[in-house]
Amino acid sequence: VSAEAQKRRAALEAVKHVQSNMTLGLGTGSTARYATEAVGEKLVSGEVEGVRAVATSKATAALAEHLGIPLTELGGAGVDLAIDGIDEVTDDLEAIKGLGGALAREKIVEARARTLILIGDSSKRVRRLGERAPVPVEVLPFGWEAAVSDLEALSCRAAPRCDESGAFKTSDNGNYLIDCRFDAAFDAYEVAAAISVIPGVLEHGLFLGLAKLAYIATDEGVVELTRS
Ligand code: A5P
Repeated sequence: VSAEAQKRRAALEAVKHVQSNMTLGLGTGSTARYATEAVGEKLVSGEVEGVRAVATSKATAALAEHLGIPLTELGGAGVDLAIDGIDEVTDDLEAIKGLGGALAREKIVEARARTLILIGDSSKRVRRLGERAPVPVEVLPFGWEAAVSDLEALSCRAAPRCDESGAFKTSDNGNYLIDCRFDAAFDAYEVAAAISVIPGVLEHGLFLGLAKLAYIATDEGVVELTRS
């Protein structure tokens, strides 16, 4: 089964949790896209009604609009259900997100979801965070080099994400994305707390203690991971 087919299967499993009149958080990336498309189909078919959604990126907002999913702001009440992809997830449902650059808006919405469901293909399941993916950190352009120095003091290799021409990539919020590679195992909660207090850091891609459920597709079927 191709990775794309796996992503779609995981997404379809998560979308079974969507009910009428829910406010949804729509994730960003190639896996979340399948979930957003499936939500659109459920609305068109009439299987659910009254659903509204908060998009976690400009790209997802454009997709939702195209599919006819009514968009709303993130109000004080948060969202009922958020569904999003991951870059890495452990069996304890700790995750790294943000290689698509949308980590700040994703964190803002998904930390306020009554239920967060993570979805991915089998390549996303890891034994420890940082095994394959860097921890992305969104920093304000002003004084960014000082933030990089502070990040490197946490025993990682930190570098701004660049496009093919070598220009710094920016988030939807106009900030830089610093990818932090940890060569050895690290305490994710300690690192998350340390990153959060670096001046100029807007948000980081460690999504800890947030997800209730993950659906990881394998060749044999979709594995459900739950928080113990
Ligand atoms: C977006 O910023 C990310 O958090 C994505 O959710 C994550 O990178 C997964 O993307 P794919 O589903 O495209 O791998």
